[in-house]
Amino acid sequence: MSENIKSANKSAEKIINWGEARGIDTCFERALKLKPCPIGSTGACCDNCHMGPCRLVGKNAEEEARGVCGATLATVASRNLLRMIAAGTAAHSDHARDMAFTLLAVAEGEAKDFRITDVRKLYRVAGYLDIEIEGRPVNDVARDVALKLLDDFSRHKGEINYVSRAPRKTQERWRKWGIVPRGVDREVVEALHRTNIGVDHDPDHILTHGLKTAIADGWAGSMISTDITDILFGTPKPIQAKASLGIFKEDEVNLIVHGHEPSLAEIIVDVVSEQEMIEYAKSKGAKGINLGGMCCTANEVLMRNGIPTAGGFTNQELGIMTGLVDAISVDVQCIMPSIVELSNKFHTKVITTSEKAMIPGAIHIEYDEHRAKEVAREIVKLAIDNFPNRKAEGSHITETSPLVAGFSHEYIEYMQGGSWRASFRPLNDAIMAGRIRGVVGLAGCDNPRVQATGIHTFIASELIKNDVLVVSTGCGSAACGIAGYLTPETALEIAGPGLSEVCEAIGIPPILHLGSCVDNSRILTIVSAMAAEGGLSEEIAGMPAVGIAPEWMSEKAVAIGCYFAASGVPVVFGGESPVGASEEVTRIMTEVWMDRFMGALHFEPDPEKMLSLALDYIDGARERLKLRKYEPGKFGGERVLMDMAARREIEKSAKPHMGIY
Ligand code: SF4
Ligand code: MSK
Repeated sequence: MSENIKSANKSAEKIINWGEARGIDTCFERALKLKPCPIGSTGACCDNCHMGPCRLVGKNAEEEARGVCGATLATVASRNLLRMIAAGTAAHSDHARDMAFTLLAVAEGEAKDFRITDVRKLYRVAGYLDIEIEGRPVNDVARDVALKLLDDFSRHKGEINYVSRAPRKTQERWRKWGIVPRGVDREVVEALHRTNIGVDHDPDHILTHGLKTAIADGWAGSMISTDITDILFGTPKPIQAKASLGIFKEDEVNLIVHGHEPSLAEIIVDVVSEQEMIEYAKSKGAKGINLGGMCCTANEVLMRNGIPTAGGFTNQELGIMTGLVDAISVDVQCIMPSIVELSNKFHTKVITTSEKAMIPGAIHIEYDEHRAKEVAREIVKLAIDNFPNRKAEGSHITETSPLVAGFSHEYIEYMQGGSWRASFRPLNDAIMAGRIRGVVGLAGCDNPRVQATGIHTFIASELIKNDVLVVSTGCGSAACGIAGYLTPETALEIAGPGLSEVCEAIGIPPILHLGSCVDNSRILTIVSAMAAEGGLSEEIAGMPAVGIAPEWMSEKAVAIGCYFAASGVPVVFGGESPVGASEEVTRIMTEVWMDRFMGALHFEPDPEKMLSLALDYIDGARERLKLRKYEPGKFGGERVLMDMAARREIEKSAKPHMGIY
């Protein structure tokens, strides 16, 4: 990777250079000008009280440095990490809470613009929650589902509902170490309480609560959000679309939906096809209305409606710099406030829509699910009215990449056997035979502090070359899509022989786009289903599976990494460790978590080392499971001999949980 290239995406790089030549600042220049604080970035700074901030630095900081209150470096670093996990969990889960309230409003007939699209998924979720469905009106079931899931946020005692969806052995590990969450809000509040001055000072104890909080994110907040979004808007299935900053059209009104929440965006998808709106756009000189997405709201409407994506986090300013965006409607999370100032240099209108998120200088049109269409029409009209104000100025891009997205876990199950024989058997068999070496969840943000999207695409291409099936989410998916890796044809050219054979047989790309950041919960469901299917590990721990977030930047990514680690998946993050100052905290996240949960959280800035760490974990898991030794192109290669006891173990583990995921 060339050092002076800021984005691996050629269109992005072209716009960055165009802006630089005109003195237009983006996150790329700001990242160069603003070096990270070397103390805070490694977790050695505490500002939890006003006796500080205390910087725990020096030669023997781990042993000798103390804050004014006497806190050690390990205490400070672990508290910092717990606060990141809590913030990430809060973000995903507050999004999920709003989804649950929307489902409740729909069930009670108060949100007339929505309907329950996927009744089958509603019944499946009702099944997880022991809610009766026989002979009951759909809306009654939906109300009970919404109320029961809302309990997961406010419960003080007991266990979150979806713990039962994890393999039994995974649950046992969690109970043994006391990390089954009670309720999302309780764990997040307790995280803030524990990290307050003078409360919890034991790094291991602090980080154990970090895992409990993270499980509340993955197995409650995020999973609830995924389920309800599927119920309301449909469970995704493969769909073709386009990706890149070239999706904007010169002769149409271009409107972007950006952020994370799908509800308003889904209604905007409907409204832009209304004849009245199209006629209105024509009356302003446009040929039509072109809707595009950005970040995870993009992933939501891409997965279900094929709306094209302009890319991930680092593309948001660049989209405006095309000069073609008439309006950008933002909800919550990962929205750079800089887009408002930047939009003043062009003609773009920035519209904030969440009651939780405003940006000075933006137009605020507040979303309310009770009058969703009215709000959506106001936003679309505003974009149309702004079309005649376009200036010639802008860095226009025309190239786009085709992609296939929409791989829900339900579809992955279906594609392996059709309606009647849907299962994870073929995937497990392919892993056992060595055709597929293992599975990697490639997630997380793109980041201007590295060559944006370049590490994602490097890791993704190397993994598939090595016969590793990649399931991707969030901005990592956008990076792969723009690079052209999300088509069966393009990616099969670079996939290894075993993976290529499997993908060709099923007709899928070797990188499966699973959705948005909250849809990392789909990966938990997939690995649980693989455990239930039998022949590999009977719990999530020990699977030849790894999580990688090569360019992460958001606290949400830390929460995701920790719920994977707690569930038994080793995780490799790119970049320097946010707690790297403390060897003790690093040891807990790697060795201690590996002993207890067979998961770990590593931080590794070197992409080659990230890759080899992941492959080592996969090969180590294969060896422990006594699977065929992976050798490229040799699927019937040397088989690791198994004794009778090992065989019996595998047979015993076959399908212990079928039908519950
Ligand atoms: Fe310093 Fe302790 Fe206050 Fe943190 S809590 S700022 S280490 S005095
Ligand atoms: S949007 S959290 S930059 S993946 Fe989900 Fe992308 Fe990271 Fe936001």
